[in-house]
Amino acid sequence: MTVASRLESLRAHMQSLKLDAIWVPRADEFLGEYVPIHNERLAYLTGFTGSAGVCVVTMDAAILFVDGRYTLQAANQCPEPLFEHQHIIETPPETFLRDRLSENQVVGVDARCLSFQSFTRIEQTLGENSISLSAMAENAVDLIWTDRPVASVNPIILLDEAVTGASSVQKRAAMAESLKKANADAVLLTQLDSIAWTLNIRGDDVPHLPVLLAYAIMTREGDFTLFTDTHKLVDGLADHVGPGFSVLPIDQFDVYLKGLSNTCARLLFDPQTCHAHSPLLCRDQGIELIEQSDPAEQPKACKNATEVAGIRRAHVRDGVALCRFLAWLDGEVASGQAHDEGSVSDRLEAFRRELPELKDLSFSTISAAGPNAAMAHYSHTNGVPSPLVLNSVYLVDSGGQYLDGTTDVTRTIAIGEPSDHQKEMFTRVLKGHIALSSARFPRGTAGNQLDVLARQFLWEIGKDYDHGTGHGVGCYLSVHEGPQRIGKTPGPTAPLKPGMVVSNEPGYYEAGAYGIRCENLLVVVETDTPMLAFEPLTLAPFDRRLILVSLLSEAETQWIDDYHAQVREQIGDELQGEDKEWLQAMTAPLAA
Ligand SMILES: [Mn+2]
Repeated sequence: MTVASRLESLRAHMQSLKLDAIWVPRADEFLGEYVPIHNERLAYLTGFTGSAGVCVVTMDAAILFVDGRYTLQAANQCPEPLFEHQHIIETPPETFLRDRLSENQVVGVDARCLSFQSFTRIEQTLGENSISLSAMAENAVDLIWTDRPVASVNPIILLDEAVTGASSVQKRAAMAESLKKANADAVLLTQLDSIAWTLNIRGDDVPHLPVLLAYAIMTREGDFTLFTDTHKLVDGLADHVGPGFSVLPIDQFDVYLKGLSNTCARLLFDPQTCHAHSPLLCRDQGIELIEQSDPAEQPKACKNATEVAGIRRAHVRDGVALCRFLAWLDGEVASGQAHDEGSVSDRLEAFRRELPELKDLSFSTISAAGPNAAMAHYSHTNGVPSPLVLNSVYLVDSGGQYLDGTTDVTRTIAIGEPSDHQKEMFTRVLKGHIALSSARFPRGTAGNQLDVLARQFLWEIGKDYDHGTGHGVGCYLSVHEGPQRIGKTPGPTAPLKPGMVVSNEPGYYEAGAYGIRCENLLVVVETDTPMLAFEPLTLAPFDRRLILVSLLSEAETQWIDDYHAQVREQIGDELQGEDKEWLQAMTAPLAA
């Protein structure tokens, strides 16, 4: 079937469902960053493979809405006149439809693939012109998708308490307390990482995110019902999770919710992360909805001592693989070997894959040479990988998923002899990284209060970077985890608490020329004063060939030397021969 005939089939369903438009988002019913292949509905319908976008299909048009990252890609993959194109920020699909459609017309959507919050907002905007938003009983794309790939049935992985540091019974008891405080009878959990964390299990259903596709209901007593494909169940699961645990097939979830009002009068859910379908269904049964953040979010974010120890082990391992790669890359450049973004990225992955503990990469590696590194979401797999050219900088942002932790690290590497300007900008970015890493702050401080520390040396000369400074990271879970973040966004953001893991990744980008980023993961720790502080988790040297020592204060030089000494201490013994010599040279004191 061609894309044109897919659109025609969808329109046939629109006609029989008496809809004037159908809204197809990229997200699936679990609303995660990564979508398993059998749920890539937007790509199936339109051919557009970007990570964010919406297609609105009317009887006479198909309008694709994407953000600035994907304007070119969308135009190439979805040519006119079959498609119209709109910028999703400048012209949101709901305002577009409000103005394009007429009164009393109806827009159909699968309410499983929109957050409750988005559904409410779209409904409101369309309502301004008396247009209604209708939740379709079935996903219209699924109805036309004849050769849809089957979902994975990989078995559930049971995580030992030696890794998690707390039993599911303990975690559920703590979450039950927050339900009681909110006077809720039960919570609806749809965040896949929350479900996996609560039960001390992992799965292999989503690329880069070790979770299983599931929904869950937990009562205020901590009793937990998991809805998933029962083919994934393994022996020992019930004992592993402990008392008060049951499993039902995921296709019985709606039936279960229809009977839920017998035992639940007040249901808590997170309107930002939960899809609209299930809470709406519950509201139709007379259940009162309580909108509150996911009760697993805070305890999941604050890693316990066992988890932090595991995350540190994962970083030692990951640091060894990264250093072997960096040593190899320097050797290849020195001997004049030709390489491109793809060949070096593959080599880095191969070094990580030599580790028996590696389960997956934690995201698709960003391997960017020269001007490509100035594009925030560059992927060498979207076109022809560019060659590494002499006398430039190369940026590599990558990470691994290990049973005991998740890593995410960016290093900017000198290829030959970069310009003095590039060295100055690298040094300014690094100074910001050091300032944030060295911060001491009182309890209650949120990431947006610290963000300026990382940007100050760029602001000083009228420069900045157009992305956040840091995001939370899970423990063998999502590489992007809330609620904490470090960024410019004003207003209340989540306070940084002991045990939270955040990235520290300031950068600098010159369009058409080059890009720089220095990223370590940090863990929030208590100090012997009332202040909190960060400790670096990532173990890999910063490229000393890019550092202008004259721009560093004595304290900054000391910070680098101390950090490099720590890298040497922790991973030096794991490296051999030339790799070890490379590490010694790269981590030698700057002052010397
Ligand atoms: Mn990151």
